[in-house]
Amino acid sequence: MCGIVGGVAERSITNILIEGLKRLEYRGYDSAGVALVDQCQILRERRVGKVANLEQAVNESNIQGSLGIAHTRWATHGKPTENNAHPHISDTVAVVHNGIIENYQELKDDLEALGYVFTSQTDTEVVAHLIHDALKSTPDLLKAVTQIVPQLKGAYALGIVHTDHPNELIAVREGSPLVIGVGIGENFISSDQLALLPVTNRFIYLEEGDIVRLTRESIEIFVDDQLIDRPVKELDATVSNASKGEYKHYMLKEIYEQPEAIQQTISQALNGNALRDDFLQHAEVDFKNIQQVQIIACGTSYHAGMIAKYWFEQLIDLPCQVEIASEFRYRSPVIVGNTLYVCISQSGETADTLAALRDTQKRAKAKSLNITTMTICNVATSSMVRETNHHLLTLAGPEIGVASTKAFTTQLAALMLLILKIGQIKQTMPVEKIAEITAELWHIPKVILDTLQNDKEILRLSDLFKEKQHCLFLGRGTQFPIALEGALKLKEISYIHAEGYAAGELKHGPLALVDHDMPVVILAPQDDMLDKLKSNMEEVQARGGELFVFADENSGIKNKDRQHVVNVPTISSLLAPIVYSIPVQLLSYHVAVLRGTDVDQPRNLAKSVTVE
Ligand code: HGA
Repeated sequence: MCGIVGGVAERSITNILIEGLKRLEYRGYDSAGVALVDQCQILRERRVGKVANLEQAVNESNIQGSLGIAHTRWATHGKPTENNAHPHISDTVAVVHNGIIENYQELKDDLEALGYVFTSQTDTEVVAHLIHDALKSTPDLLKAVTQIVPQLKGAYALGIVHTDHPNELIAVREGSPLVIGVGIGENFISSDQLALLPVTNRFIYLEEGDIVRLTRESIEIFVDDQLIDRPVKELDATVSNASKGEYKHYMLKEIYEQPEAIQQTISQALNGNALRDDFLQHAEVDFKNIQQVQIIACGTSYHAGMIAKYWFEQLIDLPCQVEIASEFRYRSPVIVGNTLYVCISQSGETADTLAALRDTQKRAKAKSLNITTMTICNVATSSMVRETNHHLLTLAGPEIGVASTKAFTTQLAALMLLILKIGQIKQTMPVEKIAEITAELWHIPKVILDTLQNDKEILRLSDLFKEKQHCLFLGRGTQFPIALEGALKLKEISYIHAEGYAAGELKHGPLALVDHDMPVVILAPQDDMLDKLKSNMEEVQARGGELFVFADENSGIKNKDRQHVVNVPTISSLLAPIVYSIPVQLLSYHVAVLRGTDVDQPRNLAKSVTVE
């Protein structure tokens, strides 16, 4: 997964940039590059593969400069080649970019009409040319960048340098992380503070929409052209890769990391709006033969599996069962040949899931049945990865908070990628449908980002939960597992008793619980069942219940007495469960903080459940 490092100093920063890239290697990447400005020239080296390859090239060419940008790339648009590696140059301008420019094709067409020649297949190159073009009407680099940013759709962090501005580094944050490292007579940027720890422990955490001009002596941050102040935070020298950074808790940090985490997870499988040829290539023969799917998981991962069941059956007509591992392993399940057994686990070490996997393999062997096993998890070196035929990693980065957040939403993204792959191989999903869903997947990080804008509103509503003893979550279709997940989150970190129900089950029991005191949380995306869900809301209100509704902005559901509505950006009903995970996570988080619990390490719970 890609990373940015950049700096402006008195001394040469070549080695600082290379060291910074090495410290970002844990994120995963396919190529790396660096550009330095020296005597009105851009000196650039790029290499496919490891940062060590780049380092060797830089040592050989001995490029030096006191202003520069560097990058590790995980290709999203265009193959991992040297030409596609960043930085990208337009004559006098060099750019590094994390993220995706969704409208790059139309920008590219316009720029080509103006005579710009593209040397890469990336979406990023348009940014370099756009800035170059804007500089024809102003000599001010910051102004040129500010002028072109509104044209860019998508999620991005940018680092920009220019040959005629040897003491100026411009940075932009919109949907991909970026932090400023504050030095003495020198300043830096990076997508992760970890990269800059050798040069500083003082950081400014940028916010969405920030545009920054760094010089050796100054840091100016602009929002809507207005200069603003952001605090400088000092980090403990012992800070590690898994630091909380600017956040009060790991859980909150991890909630906010979801746009990036999902982008990384889908980037490994997608090239533009198609699946990469090498994505799960070795599984193709096995996938061709499978007749059904059995998902085995625990806790939050089980909820991800429940959603995947809807997707498998609806999208590619493949029967899918989901079961809690601790039940599956002890109930003598019938193992059926030509079945794909999918284990889902954040750590890849969850004891019950691992035991269920081993048991399944033993039973299949005893009966000489041909089955395929697969792991979806966040740890490449885990036991499950080693012991299954195939695996698909969620590239969420370390998840420290016990309550799973980014591991869950990246599991959902990974499961959708798996379904696309199986649909492609078994020819049960048309190419156009694959393209439609991949386009939607690329859009998800931005929608999550917009959904996170509701944080303050959810904090305000959380106050109404803090004295409660019980809570009900309701949803239909793929929102039913989100209701279960919301209830699980709330109970595990706030210790409020919570239940998740399929809204259609309301009359079959839980309606008896509804009274003045019990909040009822409703998940209401724009889908075929919205009207039925609205009837369920009426049933709750008629019994004096108080509703907290996370609703599609076009659902027509409005605030009224004892009905509090948080608008969620419109998203296809297919991918809505990924997006609706965000408000339930934020709600649980804020309620727990207000109740003063140990959010990251709730009582009695552990992160990686390696015991039964
Ligand atoms: N879209 C750019 C940057 C890739 C990225 O952010 N990867 O995680 C590219 O494909 O070069």
